[in-house]
Amino acid sequence: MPKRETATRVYSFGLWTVMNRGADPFGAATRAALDPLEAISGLAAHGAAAFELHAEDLIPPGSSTVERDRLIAEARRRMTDTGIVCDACGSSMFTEPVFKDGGMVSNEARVRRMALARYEAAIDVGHLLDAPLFNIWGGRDGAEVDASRSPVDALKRLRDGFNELDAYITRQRYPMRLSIEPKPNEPRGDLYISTAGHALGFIATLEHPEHVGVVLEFAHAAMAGLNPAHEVAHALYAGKLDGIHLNAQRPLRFDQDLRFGGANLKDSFFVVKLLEEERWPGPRTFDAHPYRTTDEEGIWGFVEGCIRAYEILAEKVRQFHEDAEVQQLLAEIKRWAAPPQSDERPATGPGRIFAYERLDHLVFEILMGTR
Ligand code: XLS
Ligand code: MG
Repeated sequence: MPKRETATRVYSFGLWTVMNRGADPFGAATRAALDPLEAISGLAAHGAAAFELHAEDLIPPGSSTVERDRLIAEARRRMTDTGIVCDACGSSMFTEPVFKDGGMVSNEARVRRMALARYEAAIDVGHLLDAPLFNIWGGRDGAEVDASRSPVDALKRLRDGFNELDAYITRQRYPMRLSIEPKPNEPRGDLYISTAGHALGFIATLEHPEHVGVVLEFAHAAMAGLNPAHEVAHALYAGKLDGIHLNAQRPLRFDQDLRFGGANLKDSFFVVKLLEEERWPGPRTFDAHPYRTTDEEGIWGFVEGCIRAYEILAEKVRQFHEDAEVQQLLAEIKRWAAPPQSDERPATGPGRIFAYERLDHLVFEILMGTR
């Protein structure tokens, strides 16, 4: 397949994706930890032009300021040497026991304070790496015990927290946007901001909704049983798609974070089709984990596999646009969308013109490579 348009499309990976050690809730790590600086250089060497990180991926919690500055300087050196840029930063505070009942929504005021301080420190790190976006996936901002807290109070706490972080960014004069990454569940039984709709509705209640967007993840939409392309469409429609996390996820399972292309062929095609047709300018970011059975060397094959899957699907989108029969069917559909010239009533019985059956089959043939 010809390698087209790769120069204009930026591929990005979370540093945590290649640093993932293959642990799962039932089993310990199966591979050695990759050094974050090696992760930056390795990603650049294997086709990524950008990376995203949790500040803690680079700077272990508890590091001194001197150590923090050394690691940032070292990361910047790798960035200059390879040309890779940092497109978003966040915080992985969700891993830490103190935030077990949430960061911004915790019932303990002191913990909520700590969470904001932690986010602000991570925002500083993002700024020092020139990240234009601070993305918050509040992995612990949810509940198993609904008796413990009113969900309305949780949303008010989240509102106050986001307003405070936004004010911090403005005060510091950082050229940085904030974003929310929704997810329906995991690790909490239920997370408060679950889908694109939840995030968009919530953002509208903030002091400066114009400073805040969403990052949508394919698997999170799939976990909620939603159509990922429709989720992405809502954010695009609202002018609020600040990032996309691509991966794969089989239904009715735990958060699998499979390699992009590892499942959901048709849904993946329609997400790629939407991003390409809308000429969405942001990085195509992969947030997936190499299989637990993958060794250290296999990680780079995983990286190349994600990128290749996107390129192949983008090529399939191009083929869809250039297929004469597909275009003829689409033209027919369009004709019926034109304002009616007479008061003739739409026919309802058999023989109606919409050839969706054929159109859908043509998508299948294009994806199978039989056309
Ligand atoms: C987890 C999330 C997480 C965010 C970054 O499910 O996808 O990896 O993208 O904190
Ligand atoms: Mg994600």
